[in-house]
Amino acid sequence: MMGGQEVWGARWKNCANPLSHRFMEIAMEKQSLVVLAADLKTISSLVKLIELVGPHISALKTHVDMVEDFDIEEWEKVVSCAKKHNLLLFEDRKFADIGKITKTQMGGIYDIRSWADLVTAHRISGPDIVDGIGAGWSDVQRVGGVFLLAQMSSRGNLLTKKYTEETIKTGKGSPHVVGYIGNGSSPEEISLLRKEVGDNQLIWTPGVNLAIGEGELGQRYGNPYDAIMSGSDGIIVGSGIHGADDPVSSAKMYAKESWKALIERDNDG
Ligand code: 5BU
Repeated sequence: MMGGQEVWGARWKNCANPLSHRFMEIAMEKQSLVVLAADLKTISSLVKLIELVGPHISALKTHVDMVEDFDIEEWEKVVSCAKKHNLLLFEDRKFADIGKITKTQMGGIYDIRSWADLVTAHRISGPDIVDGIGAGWSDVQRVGGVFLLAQMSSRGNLLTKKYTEETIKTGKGSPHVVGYIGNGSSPEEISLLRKEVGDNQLIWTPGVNLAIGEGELGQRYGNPYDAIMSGSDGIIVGSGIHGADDPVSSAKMYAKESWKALIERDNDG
């Protein structure tokens, strides 16, 4: 059994946020760097999917506002099922408002602050958004982590190189920021992002599929193995798993590719 340092290299030593270590540990235990984008519209289908693929994934990414039968008490079924499978709960809310409003949006009917370990945020409104999110968790005596969108996978997005740099500057100075979202469809962009981020924070990448190319409505796909090789630490996979005829064997395949790349890559920068 390989140790954390051996598997994750410099990232294991340097990532200060405890949630990054939890992810790295879970990933080693499951030999999977898969973050499942569980883009389903009902609580029962979510629970069913988690029960199936839970052993082969390390975090569960949700879009809680697409769940048609959302109810905070029923939602507990998703949360407890995720916990049973030792998954980090990651709400891809893409917060973008001013800090004060974002803090309030951590509550509301979805009460994201009470169950999410991780959330995504845009840097567009200014650096204070991350403190707003942190304050949301403080209000319920919880601690969570933020992934800032440094790049996106969709075509024509407006996240320029300069924007990416500013985003990283904000993230580096914040105790709340666990890492960044990078463009999984482009190994070149991931490499650039990794160079700028260094080894102190994680990069997770959507826009990966074993069938690379164009996705629906402007989505772009790159190969999962290449994404990890270029410096991503987590592959965010949606339709590649939940849209497959056999989600379990598909999840296993993504897990295998991601783990193989992690073991093969030079992790010492
Ligand atoms: P897909 O089915 O694997 O294409 O799903 C991708 C998921 O990742 C989906 O939930 C998106 O909201 C999410 N995503 C993305 O695709 N691209 C991005 O740049 C960001 C998030 Br940020």
